[in-house]
Amino acid sequence: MITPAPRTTHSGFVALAGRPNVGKSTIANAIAGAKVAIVSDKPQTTRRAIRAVATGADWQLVLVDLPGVQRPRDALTERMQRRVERELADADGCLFVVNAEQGIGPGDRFIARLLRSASVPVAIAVNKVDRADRARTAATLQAAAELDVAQEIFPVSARTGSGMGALTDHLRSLLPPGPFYFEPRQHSDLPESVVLAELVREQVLARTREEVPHAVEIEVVELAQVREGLLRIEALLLTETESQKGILIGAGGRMIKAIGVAARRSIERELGIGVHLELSVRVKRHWRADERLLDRLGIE
Ligand SMILES: Nc1nc2c(ncn2[C@@H]2O[C@H](COP(=O)(O)OP(=O)(O)O)[C@@H](O)[C@H]2O)c(=O)[nH]1
Ligand SMILES: [Mg+2]
Repeated sequence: MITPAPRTTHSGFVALAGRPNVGKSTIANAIAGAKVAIVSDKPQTTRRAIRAVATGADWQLVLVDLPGVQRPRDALTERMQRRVERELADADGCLFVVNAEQGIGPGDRFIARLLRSASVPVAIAVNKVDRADRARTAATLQAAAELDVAQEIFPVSARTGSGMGALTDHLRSLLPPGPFYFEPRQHSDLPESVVLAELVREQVLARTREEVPHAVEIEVVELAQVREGLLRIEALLLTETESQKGILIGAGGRMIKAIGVAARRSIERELGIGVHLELSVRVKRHWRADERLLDRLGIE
């Protein structure tokens, strides 16, 4: 057999845009084939521009799951806003995600305007087609076309995988010739401590409501291999107030226990090894405005 000469590789960055909750993180995970970005039904929970990496024989696609765009309010949201602008300017393409079931609304039109002024090729994913009937999906596809921002529009379900192959193929076609930026088996650019903190945060998001999900941050303070196949993780759950701390601990410690059990299972599933997870809750009143802490937590 003749070994083929090495082909040129293609690589590049695709920024994910879209209203909160349309399924950007779920799409990034589906394309990367790993849980890179946490998924939540609470809006505005992505704090870091997470890069999800998918690699083929001669291509590497890096998806940037952007934090939600909102009016700058504090150091945290300001950092997120600046990050969005920078990532869009650097991207080779943009995947604009909309919701098939809800159709196109003012929020989508606002984003479409932003994207029209950024000079990157845009594709639209009309996601959650598993939740919409044929007529509803057709109407959203039509409305998406009328936004007049995208060259291509794909009906998909990140949950079932329907349509995801065609979408991934299209995104690959946007990639210019270029080197691999990540090891082929790497699915994300986040340091391990941040990935683990995010998996804990996902369980907090799943169990809290109103302002609490937004008031909590997780800091992994210790990460140690106890022995082959067993990792010990110690993490702090930071809240802004005593009452939020009380909610996280829960009556008789039930809430923190439930978060810990679920987070340990999810980390074990991702890493494929045993985990000993220790959580404690601490009030840190102004963590959202603490630039040094934001640095440490990987929020650029
Ligand atoms: N039914 C259905 N739900 C989805 C799909 N994609 C995402 N979701 C759900 O929609 C919610 C928001 O998803 P997420 O990826 O966090 O959205 P993001 O805020 O845009 O990143 C989560 O509860 C997901 O499980 C899909 O294709 N079908
Ligand atoms: Mg997200």
